[in-house]
Amino acid sequence: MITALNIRPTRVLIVVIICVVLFTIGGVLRLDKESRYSDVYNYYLKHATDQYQPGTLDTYGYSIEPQNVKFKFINPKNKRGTPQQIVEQNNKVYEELVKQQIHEPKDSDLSGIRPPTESEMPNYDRADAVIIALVRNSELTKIAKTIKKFEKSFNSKFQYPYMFINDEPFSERFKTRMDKLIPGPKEFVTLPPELWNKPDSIDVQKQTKNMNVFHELDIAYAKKESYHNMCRFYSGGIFKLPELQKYRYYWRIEPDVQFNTEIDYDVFKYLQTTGKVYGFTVNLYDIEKSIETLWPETLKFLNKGDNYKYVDPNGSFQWLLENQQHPEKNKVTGGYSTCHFWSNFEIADMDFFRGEAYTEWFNHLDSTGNFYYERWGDAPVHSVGLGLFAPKDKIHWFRDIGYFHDPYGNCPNTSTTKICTVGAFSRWKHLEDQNCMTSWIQYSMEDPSLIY
Ligand SMILES: Nc1nc2c(ncn2[C@@H]2O[C@H](COP(=O)(O)OP(=O)(O)O)[C@@H](O)[C@H]2O)c(=O)[nH]1
Ligand SMILES: *[C@@H]1O[C@H](CO)[C@@H](O)[C@H](O)[C@H]1NC(C)=O
Ligand SMILES: *[C@@H]1O[C@H](CO)[C@@H](O)[C@H](O)[C@H]1NC(C)=O
Ligand SMILES: [Mg+2]
Repeated sequence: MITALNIRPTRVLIVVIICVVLFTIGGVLRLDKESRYSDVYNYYLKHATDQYQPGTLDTYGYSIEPQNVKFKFINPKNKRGTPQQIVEQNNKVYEELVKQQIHEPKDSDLSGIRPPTESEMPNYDRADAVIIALVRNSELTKIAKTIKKFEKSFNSKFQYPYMFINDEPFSERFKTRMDKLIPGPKEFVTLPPELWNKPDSIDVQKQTKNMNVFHELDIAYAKKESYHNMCRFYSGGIFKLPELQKYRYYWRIEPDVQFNTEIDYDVFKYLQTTGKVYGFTVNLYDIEKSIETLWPETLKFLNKGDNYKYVDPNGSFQWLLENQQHPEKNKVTGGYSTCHFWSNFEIADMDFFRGEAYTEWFNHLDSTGNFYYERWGDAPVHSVGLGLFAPKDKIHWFRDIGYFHDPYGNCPNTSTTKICTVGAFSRWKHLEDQNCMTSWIQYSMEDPSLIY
């Protein structure tokens, strides 16, 4: 009190002036910072996000700024242990969850999307959807096996159309057999060469040299050009297929797979009403060498121009970056866990894959030629795209669909599960370490009790 009374007016004035100056400088700096980040702010305002703050790399594991897009694994669950211990911990979490009895999704009202009765069937108002299978004539027996199971489990109840796709014309034998198996509509499509064949820009010498290197490394299908064509086609070309333009959703099936549960609601309408863009059943690691530059090329793309804007702040980043179960993989891939949705089963909204983010990114990937110089699979490509450009709550694990493609599957505890062993990820114990599901469950999945 006494000292305050002693303050002379000139000192007060000086203090006030200093305050005003500091305040002004602070304001200018703040404005400067705001304008630096303004388009970032606008982007996130537009997307109504409440999470993003500049400089969140260490806290949240991502930084999304113009020409400064970075991701970092932050070990959100604070897990500790050797890779082997992590495998064991993760498998425990997975098995515990999958062995719990589950029913149907409860984040959507299924009563309006039940199978039509026989008399309603002719007028059933289907979603804008199709069942697709890329398949060779020589795989007739195997695709027939798939279709029998698929019809029993799902499609006889809804009769969605099929589209069979091939790089060669389908044989009469193939078509006749499908006619006998499938009561509903079907289409047989021969691919235009420009959607299947390798582009002229591929350096054949480099391709041959790399194929041999990959073959020496024992990478499956390394020397099979058609396999590379298939992966590139499923990664991007398929979304441009003229015959598919009339559809929005597809369910992809493959020769020789099993469906082990009864599906009694229209999964396409489920996706549509929930706004989800992708559904999967199996989630696993990949051969790191086959996608050595996929992640670095992706970061290169994201850091070009204003491409940062494509990244969804609610993406599945930690799942993409997990590095505890197979740290050796992240070292080869420059950070990508190699976790991916197994694309031999997918139920997808093509609007996502036809959208600007995915399309621009795919075009960049394609321009590298690495679908041929490496052996990029369509599964990791779809998955990295989804992990970056779709919010994680729009990606759905169809826990209730029993599915098996040798040697992995999804075998839930439902009242209709048949043949598979509940909770088993693989029919081989030694392949358990290939399971990525726990990363998904812990880092990306919605609260499981809300969905099933
Ligand atoms: N028409 C056609 N389909 C192919 C070709 N290569 C692979 N496919 C299909 O692409 C899908 C994936 O191939 P697949 O051999 O099952 O590969 P994997 O599951 O990775 O071992 C399957 O539906 C195959 O029928 C091909 O050269 N021509
Ligand atoms: C991101 O996810 C959180 C939690 O699920 C949610 O509250 C938020 O609204 C989401 N943001 C966007 C942009 O969807
Ligand atoms: C499936 O769930 C039921 C009910 O919770 C449980 O009793 C049963 O043991 C589970 N089955 C398996 C194989 O875990
Ligand atoms: Mg297959």
